[in-house]
Amino acid sequence: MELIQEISEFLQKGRAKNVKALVQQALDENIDPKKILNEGLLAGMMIIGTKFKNDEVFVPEVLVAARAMNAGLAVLEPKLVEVGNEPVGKAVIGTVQGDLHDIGKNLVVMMLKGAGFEIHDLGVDVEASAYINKAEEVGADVICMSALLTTTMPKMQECIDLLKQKNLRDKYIVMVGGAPVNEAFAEQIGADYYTPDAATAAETAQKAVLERRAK
Ligand code: B1M
Repeated sequence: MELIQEISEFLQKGRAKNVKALVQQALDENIDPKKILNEGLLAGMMIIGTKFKNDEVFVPEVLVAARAMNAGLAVLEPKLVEVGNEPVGKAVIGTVQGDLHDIGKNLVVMMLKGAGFEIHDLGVDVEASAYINKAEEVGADVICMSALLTTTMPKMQECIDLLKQKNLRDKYIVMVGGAPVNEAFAEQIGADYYTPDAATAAETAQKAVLERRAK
């Protein structure tokens, strides 16, 4: 079986150690890290996602697959993160309150690091006020919120409303993303940017900070 295919298969079985070892082997064989990510790790996760939706697998299986995914990502991170010369800015990031999905958020973290951002990752289940407190504490440029559940998306609005209440809305670039989020929702809640994937999030954040500095 092709190595990339094996990575996907072991991820679906939740075999973190095998995934870790195979991702390392793929890197040693000079396979493009983006290919390992997209065709190995993400492809495996997509299959699990579809099976989950169709009730063919359940939360425990998804959880171990997610652990395997994160184990693979950790090996891949140094290769995906091609750090720029100058720190571009500071970003506070987290998955919103009530939401424990962190794989997409972790990818955004990696890409932002690669784009030269200093990252303050609050993890998952992050309260609206926690983003703001951290942003104030570290002097952030960008606040990034991720949500994977339709039920937790309103927490993004809560953070933006709180920023407004504190007269801090214009101080930060607010970015939102995650599978159920879209452009219309971002506009509706008053976020500055919605981006569909981690690479675009990093590009957009970089551009937005540089534009703001140039003003
Ligand atoms: Co959950 N889950 N889950 N789950 N889970 C989904 C999201 C779901 C769509 C599955 C389904 O039913 N088809 C569904 C949500 C339905 C909905 O709300 N519409 C769902 C559900 C229902 C649940 C539970 C409620 C299940 C239950 O308990 N009965 C429960 C909720 C727990 C909670 O959060 N409170 C739950 C639990 C879990 C696990 C813990 C088992 C596990 C998460 C483990 C972890 O993350 N460490 C899990 C997983 C893995 C999934 C699926 C299968 C995969 C998600 C994923 O990691 N995708 C997911 C099904 C699916 O998405 N197909 C599903 C890969 C990841 C790279 O993509 O996160 O979208 P994504 O990130 C993308 C972009 O969205 C973007 O960049 C990434 C790509 O580059 N992006 C951003 C993300 N954040 C961004 C921020 C940005 C910009 C871009 O700017 C700031």
